[in-house]
Order: sequence, then C-alpha cells, then structure tokens
Amino acid sequence: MSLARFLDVTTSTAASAARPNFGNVHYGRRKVPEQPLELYEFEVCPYCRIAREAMSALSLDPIIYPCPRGGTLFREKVKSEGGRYQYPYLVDPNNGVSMYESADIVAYLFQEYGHGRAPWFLRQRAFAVSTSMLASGFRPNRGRHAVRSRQPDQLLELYSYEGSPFCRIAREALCELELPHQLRNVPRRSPDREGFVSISGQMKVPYLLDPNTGVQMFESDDIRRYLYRTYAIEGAAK
Ligand SMILES: N[C@@H](CCC(=O)N[C@@H](CS)C(=O)NCC(=O)O)C(=O)O
Repeated sequence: MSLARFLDVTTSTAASAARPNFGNVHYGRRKVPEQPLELYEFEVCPYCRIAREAMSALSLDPIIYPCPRGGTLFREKVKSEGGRYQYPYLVDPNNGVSMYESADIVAYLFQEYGHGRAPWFLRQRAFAVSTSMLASGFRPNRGRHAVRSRQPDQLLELYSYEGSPFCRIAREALCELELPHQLRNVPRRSPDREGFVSISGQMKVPYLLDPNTGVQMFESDDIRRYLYRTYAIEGAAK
C-alpha cells in the first residue's frame, strides 16, 4: 500500500469514526420518491453530510449535483433558484418543494419518506453539527475544491452508504470533478441491497457504474483514478 493510500484510508476511517454508524443502517422508509430527489452539496461540508446521512438512512437515491468551491456548473443554479449560495440545497420535484438548511432537510425527508421522526443522531442538532465538523476536519481538503472536468452525457451511478470510509473517497472524486451522479444508498438492512447484489455480484461498496463508457467497478482507489483519468481536464489522477 502506498503512503498516499494509507493516509487516505486512515483519515477517511477517522472521519467515519466521528459519526460512527450514522447513516450506515437502514432506518425505515415509508415510500420511494417517484422522481429522484436532487441534492446540491459538496462532500466536505458538514451540513451536507447531515443531509446525506438522512438520505442514506432512508435508502433514498438522490441525484447529486456537486457544488465544490470554485465550481462553475451547479453552484449558480442554487443561487438563481434559492436566492443564495448555501449548501446543502434539496429539490423534491415530486412535491414542488425546495429548501436550504440541513435540519429542515432532515425533518422533511423523515416526514415525507420515513416514519416521521428522524433518529436522535440527526435530531440532536449541536451534536450532529459538531461531530460532522469533526469528521470533515480529518479530510479538510478533499471534496472541497473543483477540478476542471469534461462533463459526461449520462449520469454516473455510485452505490454507497454515508459512513463507509471507502465510499467517501469515491464521492470526493465525483465532487471535485463536479460529476453529477445518482447516489444509490444501500446501508445495512436496506431493502435495496438484494437488487444491488444482483447487478454487482457481491455486497461491496463503493461500486461505480458509468454508462458513458460501460465501466462498472469496485475499489475506491481505482474509482478515483478512473474518474480523474476519464474526466479531469487538468492535473494527473489524484
Ligand atoms: N445552517 C445551514 C448551514 C449551511 C452552510 O453554512 N453551508 C456552507 C458550506 S459548509 C455554505 O453553503 N457555504 C457557502 C459556500 O460554500 O459557498 C445548514 O445547516 O444547512
């Protein structure tokens, strides 16, 4: 294992430990949105993590529009639709609803798609924000800044769940490259795991599908290298 990989895995594992198991276990979903939810966010933002944890716990599959700092593709849409640059920003086309504020997003998702009340680790605001900030602190520069990229014609798909340190590494690359993707959340006990295994052959995440190239792959480091090789305009694979 290279030193870079060792540091990636240890810091990403430390980040996961700051929010142990939160969003890793399915928490009960009442219904599946007919049209996918849309989440504008960036990986290192602690408030965005809280919104993603809620999606993960509910096994919801939002389309993620990455909005890293310096990004030119989706940040502007949030400003023009919502009035300000602030992330996370949720759009639910099923109900014509859009909103800022991670606490409001969590409450809305559990009300609309769960069984009403969000779990304590998302409801206790001071705890959620401080531990999510701690998690971000372990990888302060990943999933934060945009890298110029070529945009794919079709949405990529990433099978993931929030607290996996390996999934984080794959999500950071998607974020930095501003690659919109459908995030398919398959936490433990998710009713969607069986369908996932029938596609991938084994229960292991992250798993990337790129319909633009036909690539399907496991392994966070390979995924990150693939994404940079295929879509980055400047710089070598990070
Ligand atoms: N109270 C908000 C705070 C959100 C927030 O401060 N987001 C920061 C990123 S962590 C932001 O959007 N900053 C503006 C920017 O990145 O341009 C929430 O919980 O959603």
